[in-house]
Amino acid sequence: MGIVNVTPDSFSDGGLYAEPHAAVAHGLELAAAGAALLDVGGESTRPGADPVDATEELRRTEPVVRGLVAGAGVAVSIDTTKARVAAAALEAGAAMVNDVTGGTADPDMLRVVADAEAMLVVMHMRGTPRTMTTEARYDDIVREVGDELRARVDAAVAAGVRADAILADPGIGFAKNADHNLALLAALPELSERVEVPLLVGASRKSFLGRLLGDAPVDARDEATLATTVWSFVRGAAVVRVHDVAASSRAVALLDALERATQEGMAA
Ligand code: PMM
Repeated sequence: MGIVNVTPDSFSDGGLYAEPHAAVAHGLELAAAGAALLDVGGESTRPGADPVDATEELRRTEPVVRGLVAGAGVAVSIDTTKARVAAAALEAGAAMVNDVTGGTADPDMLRVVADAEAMLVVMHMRGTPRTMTTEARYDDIVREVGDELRARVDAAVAAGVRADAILADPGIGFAKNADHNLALLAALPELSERVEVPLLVGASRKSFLGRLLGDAPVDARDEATLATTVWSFVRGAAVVRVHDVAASSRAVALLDALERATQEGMAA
């Protein structure tokens, strides 16, 4: 999943693709580089970010969703917590809604996804981007995140979203400190068993990677991101959400070749 942020203030690429034509061009590049999904977002979720109203979010995202649906040849996802924005993107041809609140921020969200028979990503977070850094307290992070995600999956299914159209995401960096993020990445197979739907992992360029590398700035985190891509796929994730699609997709080509060689080795 390639990230297309149409925002002035996202932590890694804020302002780079704030104009629709630049965002569409960027999305087309990511598709050409191997993305199977493009995730269009119009509101930054970085810690402390200011909320954006639905009208502004729609203004930012709708033309980009339309442009990518028309030209990218891959499925388009809308990264939003607002049912109105999700509905407009689905109407414009998006196939998936990626909600960082797991459908909890807007009471209409799950119904909108169900009515459109769209795919849904439920991400784990506590609090809001403004408050989440104070909510990073867990006794057993893997069990708690797993149970809370499972509850979000159940709520989505109860609202009419098809179980086989749902992905769950541990929400790396959302109400989690660096140790929590590492614990979740280390426990992907256990998490997968707990939530019983395919996992999506979004670790791309996040601050815990910078911290592990001795305060590396955002533009020096792509190798570490790639390590999380390889790790996540080897540990059973179905999708990774990344900024640098070209590197991830080259690594995935090699992982696929190694997987085939492993199968053939077992068959011989
Ligand atoms: N991270 C960001 C935004 N949306 N959605 C999902 N499902 N998972 C994530 O980890 C995630 C997300 C953080 O902001 P960015 O768009 O600048 O990477």
